[in-house]
Amino acid sequence: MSKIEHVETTILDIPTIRGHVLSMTTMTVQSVVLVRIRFGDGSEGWGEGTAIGGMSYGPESPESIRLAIDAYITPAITGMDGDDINAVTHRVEKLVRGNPIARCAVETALWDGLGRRLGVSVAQLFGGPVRETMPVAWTLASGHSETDIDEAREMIAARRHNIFKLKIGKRALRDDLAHVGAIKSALGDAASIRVDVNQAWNVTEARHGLRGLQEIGVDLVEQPIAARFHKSLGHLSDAYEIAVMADEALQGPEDAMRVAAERSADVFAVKIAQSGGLRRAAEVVAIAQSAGIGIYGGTMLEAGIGTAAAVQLFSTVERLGWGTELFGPLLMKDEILASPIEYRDFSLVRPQGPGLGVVPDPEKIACYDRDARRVLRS
Ligand code: MUC
Ligand code: MG
Repeated sequence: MSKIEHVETTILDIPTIRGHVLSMTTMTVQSVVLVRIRFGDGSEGWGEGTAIGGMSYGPESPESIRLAIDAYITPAITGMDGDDINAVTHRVEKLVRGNPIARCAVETALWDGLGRRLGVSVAQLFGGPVRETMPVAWTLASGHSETDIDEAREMIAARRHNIFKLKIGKRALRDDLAHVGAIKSALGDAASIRVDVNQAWNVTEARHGLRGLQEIGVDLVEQPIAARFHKSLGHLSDAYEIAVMADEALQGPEDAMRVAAERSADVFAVKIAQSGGLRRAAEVVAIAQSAGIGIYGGTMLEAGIGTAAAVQLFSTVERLGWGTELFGPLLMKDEILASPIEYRDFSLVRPQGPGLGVVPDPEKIACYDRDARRVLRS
């Protein structure tokens, strides 16, 4: 028995290395909710819940994640046995509807705690890793074609990334296609180019958009239309050869089942946070694999803890055909882990050691802690 004694949440505000321009907002800071669970036997576990661009990407924000945990999840699970992760998550699922990022943050801390107590990695708890490295994409989103091209060339030369995701949907379709075309012709076959529209197009724009992207030689288009338009997404993937990926449409296995049954997408962006935790993300993976749908290891641009959790899970996935985009820590100006996740040879390396294989650096937490900074300023 490892009683859940104390659950602590902290919001960190970490500046990004440059403005990250998405169809809905431009990020200059990433706000990360860290969860630390202390157990009765003296062990602890860490989790992370991170949203994108405040509330512009989805219904959860850093503040709502923290509130859901502090006001609802913590009182519901305090005193329960942290070794019984299924019992704890079922209780949370019953008492807290929605809020998948908050639920994921807490569940991650439970897996980390259990792994540390048993002396095994979270990957081991999910059946064991089948790979120690995995391909990792980078997102080009400076807002300027020339800057993006320079950035991509630097990444290729440093052998850090050769898969690039371009964030489009903010500008007029014609301008976006010119932007993507410029990047593709500058990089040629040295890179795989994919785009993410973050739901910005209507169905007519999407038809023109997919035709244009396909002609340019883009490999994949992510969530071109609103998440709720499953059928139209399916028509788009039937009408063009370019791979169509569902992202915002997937909030866990229930959505995955529907998208798979309707064959609305060729690829799933599987996100541990959006799925509502590692266990539910593993179920999304299982649905995709049994339906012959491709898998991409997606991110909510988490810092090191959330990224390590996703890496542990994706290391257990048999067919990870589209690689991952687990580059979140590299988008932030500072690293919060005591020893950073390693990126090399266009891949990232699964952190070794028990649990998530990573631990946060207490000095970095103190440095970016929103509340501590507020106290300092007043
Ligand atoms: C998204 O919509 O996929 C992932 C990479 C990135 O730059 O933004 C995220 C969110
Ligand atoms: Mg996306």
